[in-house]
Amino acid sequence: MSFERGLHCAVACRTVKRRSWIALPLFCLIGTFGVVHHAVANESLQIVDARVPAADKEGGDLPLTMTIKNEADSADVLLRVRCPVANFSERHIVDRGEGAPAMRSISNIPVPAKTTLELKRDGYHVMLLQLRQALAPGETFKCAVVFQKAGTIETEVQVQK
Ligand SMILES: [Cu+2]
Repeated sequence: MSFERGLHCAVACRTVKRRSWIALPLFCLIGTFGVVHHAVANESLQIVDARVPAADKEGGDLPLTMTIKNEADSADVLLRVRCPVANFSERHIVDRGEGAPAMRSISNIPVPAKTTLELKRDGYHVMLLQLRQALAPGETFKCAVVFQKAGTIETEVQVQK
């Protein structure tokens, strides 16, 4: 993450044509350190086992599941998820009434303090909408998961059979 950011900065430093050779590198240095500091702050909240089922064509929707470990003393909230393989994403919950279980869109997913929360198809999960590509088993892609307190956490998602 910080390496990527550094790379961006290095490119930016080279392409910007102006005389202030000190100002931009200094800005980049601060930017890189900012990311490192951010990563340290995120250690109390971790994402593991992020996965989606395979998809043989683009255009469809897929449930994205993961395990969120919140070791912090305070509750957090999953606000949104951005994945390059889908145009949109929603937070979903599954309602069980008298009829068949049905998914419903919700504004966010609560993550209680000191809890491991398992997102799954028949409970809280993230729905990727309008897939931009087919996804074969074994492939991986990265998504940014945004929390209210922990900030943005990038996680690798595994495509399953
Ligand atoms: Cu759903």
